[in-house]
Amino acid sequence: MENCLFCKIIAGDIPSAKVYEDENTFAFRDIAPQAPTHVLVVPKKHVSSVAACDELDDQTLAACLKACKKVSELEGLTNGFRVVSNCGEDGCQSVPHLHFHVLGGRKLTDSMA
Ligand code: DGP
Repeated sequence: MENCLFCKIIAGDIPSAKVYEDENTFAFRDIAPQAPTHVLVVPKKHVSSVAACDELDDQTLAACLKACKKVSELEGLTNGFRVVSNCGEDGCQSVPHLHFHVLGGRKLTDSMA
């Protein structure tokens, strides 16, 4: 999608530190990491957020979660990790392309909100 930051990253028009890629997903390091591992998993097809996930085919949606698991393995997060997807204004989403934060590498805080 034109003018979407993450679409430009997926296309390689904006550089990123790629961690994983498959047919349906792309994963790269967050520019402002909040944990030793902080990777963003995105579907290659543009949808704005979880609120629009019914615009994605089920295979791609499932591929996003499987990519999160793959990233956890590649990053050696054997002691656990967290997957977060911020949605909309109250969810503090800042980039309107569906993405899953994969966070780990240390004991994370109890707080979810
Ligand atoms: P969210 O606030 O949930 O929409 O998360 C968006 C994340 O995207 C945020 O943690 C910072 C990250 N981010 C923003 N711009 C860039 C960028 O140009 N490159 C990379 N790698 N990450 C970015």
